[in-house]
Amino acid sequence: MSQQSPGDGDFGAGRARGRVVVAIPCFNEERFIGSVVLKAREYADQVMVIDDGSSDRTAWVAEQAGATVIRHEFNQGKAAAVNTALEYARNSDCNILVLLDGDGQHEPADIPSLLKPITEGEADIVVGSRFLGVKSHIPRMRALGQRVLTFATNVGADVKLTDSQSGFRAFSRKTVEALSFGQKGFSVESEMQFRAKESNLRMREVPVGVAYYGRGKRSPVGHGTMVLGGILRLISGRIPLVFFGVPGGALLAIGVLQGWRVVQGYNATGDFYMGPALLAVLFCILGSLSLFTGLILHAIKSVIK
Ligand SMILES: Nc1nc2c(ncn2[C@@H]2O[C@H](COP(=O)(O)OP(=O)(O)O)[C@@H](O)[C@H]2O)c(=O)[nH]1
Ligand SMILES: [Mg+2]
Repeated sequence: MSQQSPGDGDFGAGRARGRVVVAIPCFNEERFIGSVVLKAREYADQVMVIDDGSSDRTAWVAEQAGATVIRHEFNQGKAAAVNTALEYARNSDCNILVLLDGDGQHEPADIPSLLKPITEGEADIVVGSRFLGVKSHIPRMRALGQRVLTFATNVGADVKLTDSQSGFRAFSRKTVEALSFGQKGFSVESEMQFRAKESNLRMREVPVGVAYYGRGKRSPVGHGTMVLGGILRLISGRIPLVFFGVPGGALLAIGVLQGWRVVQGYNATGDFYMGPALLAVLFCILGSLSLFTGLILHAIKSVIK
């Protein structure tokens, strides 16, 4: 391992860049965390593990491997762990914060390419993309899910990425000072993409590899649905008129059309069809509610802008 004095590390990215801290949010990762920490130490001045209430020996293994460990007493979700890492970085002399998964899926040797756009002054957030000019061997269902989540995030966010869900990221000092996250759970990656522009943070992607060992701990469908729920909440906050107003308007139009047909049928035949009439009323009510929700949220947003 090359010897670096803290703060002037080169770490292969070509230029001194102040202190680099790698933070690894973890939940029950005793199997992989030791080797991840050891490898990451080669590219950072400090490696931190945020142990989010693990019930296994994640914290102990991480410490043995040379990481600084911060423990949450109970499991609070990834966003809370990312917030802890950001807070630690803010209160220290960290210049670049790198986030890395603790399950061995990311290759710490990719860290220098994430640092480079920041040290060269080209970006504030660098995302390690699994889909940018690299052929990643990702199980098909997972790759599909990741693409759907990226598509949904790109619909609502101003910044467009090829991999919105990658947990492998680097943040400049400016980002560390600007961001902390409100969302619980696993939409934190998408939330960054939503908030980058308003915080005036430039996002860039660089290609990274990813490895899959056996089955993941969580079901891709259950986990993906939770993330999608978070992304839809973000979109509804960002563009309420499109999110609620457009479907509301469409439902209202269908309801009115349906009602018109019922009335016409009654005029022509004298028969009144209760089922279609109730359906028309239901569509009109739901459509109006959604339309007004969109209008009201849009108005509130304009006022507090
Ligand atoms: N802080 C925290 N980290 C978690 C939690 N669940 C998973 N992680 C970590 O987040 C990273 C990515 O999780 P993983 O389950 O591999 O997600 P996937 O690779 O996107 O399927 C790993 O380092 C996990 O240990 C949690 O509840 N809290
Ligand atoms: Mg993983």
